[in-house]
Amino acid sequence: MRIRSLAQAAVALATLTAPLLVATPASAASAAHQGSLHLGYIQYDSPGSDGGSNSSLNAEWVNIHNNTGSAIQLKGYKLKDNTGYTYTFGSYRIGAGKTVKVRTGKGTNAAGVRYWGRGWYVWNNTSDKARLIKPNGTLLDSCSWTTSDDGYKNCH
Ligand SMILES: [Ca+2]
Repeated sequence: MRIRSLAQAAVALATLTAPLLVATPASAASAAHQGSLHLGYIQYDSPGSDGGSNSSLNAEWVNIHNNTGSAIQLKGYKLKDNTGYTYTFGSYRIGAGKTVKVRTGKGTNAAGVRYWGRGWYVWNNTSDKARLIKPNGTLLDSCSWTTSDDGYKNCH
């Protein structure tokens, strides 16, 4: 573009800086989760066709990240979808800076992974909303997706 006026120069500058400005909300969103227990990546659409095998169910999962400086006992914390299906944590201590993955199907709980134990998928592929709820019922975090997302969602 040939710059012929000051106004045009201003427009050109705005165009160049626009991508930087667009990046701001994303950083603000992650900053909001500093020092909190929150939803992380969610693989709501199990890869491949939804045939219902246990391995396919377990390829559907939600990560919860402890971004605080202390370990947190998750006993009584809940994960809930739009339909009302609810997973309630048993005793599990999530360390500072650690992630725990809640898989939909059946399996043996281990460090970093919990199994919901369901016989069918819980997270809708088209649109749904995950909620992380404290034992006293307080909504701690929520994250939703639509068909414009691509099978997984980074909830930060
Ligand atoms: Ca799904």
